[in-house]
Amino acid sequence: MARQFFVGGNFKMNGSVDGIKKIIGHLNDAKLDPNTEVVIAPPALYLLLAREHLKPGLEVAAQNVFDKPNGAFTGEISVDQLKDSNITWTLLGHSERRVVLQEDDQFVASKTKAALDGGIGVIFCCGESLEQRESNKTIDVVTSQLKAVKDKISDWSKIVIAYEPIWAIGTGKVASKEQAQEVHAAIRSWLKTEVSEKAAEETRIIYGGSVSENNCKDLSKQPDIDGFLVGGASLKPAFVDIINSHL
Ligand code: G2H
Repeated sequence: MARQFFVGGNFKMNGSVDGIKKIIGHLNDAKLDPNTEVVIAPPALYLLLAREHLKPGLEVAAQNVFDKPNGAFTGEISVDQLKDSNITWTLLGHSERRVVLQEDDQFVASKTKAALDGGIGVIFCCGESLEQRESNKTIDVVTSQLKAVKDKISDWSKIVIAYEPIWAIGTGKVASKEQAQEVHAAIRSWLKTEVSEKAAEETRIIYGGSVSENNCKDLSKQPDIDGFLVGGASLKPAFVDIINSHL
């Protein structure tokens, strides 16, 4: 079965009420590839606004979720609260959270389990630093981030894996199609040996890191690239071109 192309927009800590309404209005009016699954991830404060204005069929993701049920956890958002607000996806493990907020593999895996157990889809981010790439540790880093998840979950049907090399994030320095394809293929082969043939065949592996309207076409043609997680360009009209890159 062919994997459905998947494009996520990670707004990060950007946007305002007016700005987010404008981006959503543009998406609602655009002609989007009907075969591509589209999910946008605004900051938590604007999740409900996004869900209210975005047309049905396009989904909204949180940028993070906590691994405990409702209770005394100041500043956090629960899986139940996302579900209650019709937010069907969450990003987890983005390198900005791993690096800036010191989230380790275990914590990210625990949040992944909580989200999946509660029925929320997870866009699970993984990727290496420049130093790790230069010392040939890329595949080890990515597979150990994935192994922490594998140790906690068994059903991979609601995970999209986003490979995001840290050196390519927000730098304008996109991975070449060969570099990205090589890591995506290694992730798929890891899924085959460590999880199942089914998970290897069906799990979407998307690329993130300086994706733009200029580089998305070539990347989208790679056999193991099933879509994109887009940061900066998801705030611009060019996001529509990226959504439609697989046409
Ligand atoms: C990587 C990506 C989106 P950008 O973080 O997750 O951001 O496209 O700005 O590099």
